[in-house]
Amino acid sequence: MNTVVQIPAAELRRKQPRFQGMTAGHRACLGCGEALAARLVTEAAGPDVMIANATGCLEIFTTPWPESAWRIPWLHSLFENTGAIAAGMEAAMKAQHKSTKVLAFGGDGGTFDIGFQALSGMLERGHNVLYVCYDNEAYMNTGIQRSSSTPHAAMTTTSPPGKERMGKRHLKKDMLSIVSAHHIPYAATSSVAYPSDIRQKVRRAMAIEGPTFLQIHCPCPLGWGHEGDESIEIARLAVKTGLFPLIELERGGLTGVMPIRDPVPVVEYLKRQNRFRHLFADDLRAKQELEHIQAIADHNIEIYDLSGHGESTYDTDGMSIVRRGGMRRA
Ligand SMILES: Cc1ncc(C[n+]2csc(CCOP(=O)(O)OP(=O)(O)O)c2C)c(N)n1
Ligand code: SF4
Repeated sequence: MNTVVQIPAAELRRKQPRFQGMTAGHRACLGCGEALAARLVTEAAGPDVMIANATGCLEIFTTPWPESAWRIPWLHSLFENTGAIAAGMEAAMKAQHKSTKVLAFGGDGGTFDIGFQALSGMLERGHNVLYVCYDNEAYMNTGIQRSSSTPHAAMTTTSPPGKERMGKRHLKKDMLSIVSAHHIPYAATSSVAYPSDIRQKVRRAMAIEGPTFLQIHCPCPLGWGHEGDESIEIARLAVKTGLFPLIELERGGLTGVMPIRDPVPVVEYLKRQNRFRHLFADDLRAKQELEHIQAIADHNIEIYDLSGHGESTYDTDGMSIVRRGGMRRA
């Protein structure tokens, strides 16, 4: 018989985060990566913030009128203008001599595609805003259309596999490099599979005066085609294969990576998701696409030096302390 371990209430409270900007009771799907990521981001950012949130799943499932899951000032912006709205909010805070930090939230469709112009302007003008992109790799809220963040060969409703092509024809846009080319002080990627990495990067960005950017990989069980309870494992596989490297860039230069201890073959990640199902068909094109995707992962591992070196204090197994130069410390 299993013994139930009782944790004293006081200890439990100590272990609980002190502040939750987004509460339970929202209407996200079971296992939604965005819901978890937004909770972690707002926990780490603390109460003295306000948010401009682009249209998309996060905006919709947290604010079914007349209810709201937010405990912080929150504004629904359009797809197109989230960067501009956040810049205006920041200017208003500055004019009132307030230190409240402005956060901007958008999905990959709202960030990589439709809101990109306003985001670029906000970064270029140097507004003191932390922009968080919840990257679930498609326009999920309107029924899974491909975005420029959708990975190569993935199936969406607008990139169906067939005679002409094996899912999405184009590559995932390298948003972090584009954002960093604005010479901003800090830009990073993170993943819901690594909550402490998200918290650490949010705190780092919050401490910087100026524009900062965080792209968080967020599985979407509905759009990716997996069970809700698999989200974290699948997000972790994206990092451990090298397909979604966790990196930090300061003023355009690479300053931190989370090393991968033992890279996992990409098929282990792809085979868990229905959006890549066609790549496992008995078809020469499928085999070639699998090789192509493995080459993308290998390229990431090489260019970001992900196998054993890096500034992160832990690797993808969360085990050892690894410093640039490859020295492992117990
Ligand atoms: C200019 C404009 N085009 C299209 C829409 C319709 N629309 C609402 S939500 C959405 C999908 C959002 O995708 P994304 O930004 O990736 O966020 P997700 O829902 O995946 O979190 C779309 C296309 C809109 N609201 N405004
Ligand atoms: S469709 Fe995807 S992103 Fe939207 S709430 Fe459901 S799991 Fe989350």
